[in-house]
Amino acid sequence: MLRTKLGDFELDGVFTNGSGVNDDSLEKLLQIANSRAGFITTKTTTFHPRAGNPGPRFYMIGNSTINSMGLPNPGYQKMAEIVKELKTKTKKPVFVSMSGFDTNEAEEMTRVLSPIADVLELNLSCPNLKGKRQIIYDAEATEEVLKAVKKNTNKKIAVKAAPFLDFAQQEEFCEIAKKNGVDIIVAINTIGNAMYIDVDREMIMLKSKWGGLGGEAIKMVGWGNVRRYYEYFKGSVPIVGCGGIYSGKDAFAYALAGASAFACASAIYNPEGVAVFAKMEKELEIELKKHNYSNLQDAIGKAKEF
Ligand code: RRO
Repeated sequence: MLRTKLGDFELDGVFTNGSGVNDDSLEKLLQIANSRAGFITTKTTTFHPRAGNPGPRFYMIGNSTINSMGLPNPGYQKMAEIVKELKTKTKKPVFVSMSGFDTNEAEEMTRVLSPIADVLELNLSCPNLKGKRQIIYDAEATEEVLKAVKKNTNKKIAVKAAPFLDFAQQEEFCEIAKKNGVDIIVAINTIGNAMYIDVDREMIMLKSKWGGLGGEAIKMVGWGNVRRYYEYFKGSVPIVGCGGIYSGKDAFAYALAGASAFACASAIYNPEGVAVFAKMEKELEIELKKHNYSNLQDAIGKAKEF
């Protein structure tokens, strides 16, 4: 059994579900609670309930995914009720993922969700909101949201970060995160602006045409982004690695890059479902032993350099 730490949180289990494409019901969150996940992450919630984009809106292609879900969720008030109920049934920390479309929404959602969340996770990186920029790619907007949230909570805050394909842009975000007291970084979200074309049918397979690419296809961008956070913050800001984690070996690579815990979104859509956490934990234990680490902590950030 593996344990880890994310700041003050001592976790029994090193995986979480990540803010997946549909972790928005009590039933689904309870499945995570009853698995070997060390903490639980809700589907990102918004001020108003949303049906999301029309389908088809999710595909698994090999070990990669594409989605254009469009943030379907029951809205923050219903999500608050779900999390309250969830917390009567589990002791695992709950990361409540939220996305306000303006500062007023962010402030109000923070006031309501903060008392019941262990960590407020700000999703600044949904790639599927038509006509809306991903907040994290806009430094001013990012700072504005962080200030609005910080002012209304005494809980730890995490940011779900988009993949940065430009290192200077990532470092600009790091500066803002440092200045505004971001406690945990979850990286990376899907890579937006992707498309899936079925050549035989000559067809764009998502109804919304573009979507977020996840899973195996983005793993190396995930490693690169995690490593840059690790180096920038010199290990002082814990990182949850996310993007293409299907095995203990994948998680081990994220640990070597600098991650202290691991979020899986795509992996739990395989037939084995949440049992994948126990399987990956065993594999990670084997991997750690094989490389002579007596615990996960000792492996974090240890990727050697040429
Ligand atoms: O619901 C979505 O379309 C979605 C979200 Br909120 C997100 O953060 N990442 C993603 O790939 N899809």
